[in-house]
Amino acid sequence: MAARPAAGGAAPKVAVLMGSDSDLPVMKLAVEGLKAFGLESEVRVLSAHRSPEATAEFSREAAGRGIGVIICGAGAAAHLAGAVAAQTTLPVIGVPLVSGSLGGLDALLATVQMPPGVPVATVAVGELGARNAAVLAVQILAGADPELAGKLRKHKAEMAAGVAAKDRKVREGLSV
Ligand code: RP5
Repeated sequence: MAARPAAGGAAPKVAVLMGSDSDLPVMKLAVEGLKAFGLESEVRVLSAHRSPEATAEFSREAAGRGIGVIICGAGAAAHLAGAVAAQTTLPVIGVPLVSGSLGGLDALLATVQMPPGVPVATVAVGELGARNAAVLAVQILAGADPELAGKLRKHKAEMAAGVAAKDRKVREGLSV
């Protein structure tokens, strides 16, 4: 399936995949994180186990359609990121999600423990990971995009200013 053109007409450079629609509330954070840097994404539900053929087809065709980074969120026996990485030379970011009774540890291990030669850049479990997946995707693309690199520098400066403001507030609170 062809990538849906973004608002500006350009095809999305990032794909955000998830194993089930039940993953959407968390994976939306990755989509929103990308939007904060001006990036639209191609969002798909694809499952390593339930729709393996569609997952493989998407993965094989992504680079040819202009996708530069693929973010994959999945819970439980979370093999989506690995299954995608097996079919593409694009960088793949894995977001382990909480599903079922093991609190995401199952998904973390399934996502991170890839064999040598087929890496998945695994971020934190759940919401933290979804947010960081977006920033990491931007960092990967920024290597060839000075405008994105500038947005990342601004992002870092804003974080530092936010911490400085909290530092002042805490110290002022302690001195009264
Ligand atoms: C995984 O199984 C999905 O990524 C999801 O986190 C989990 C449960 O899926 P559903 O049963 O909600 O479809 O493959």
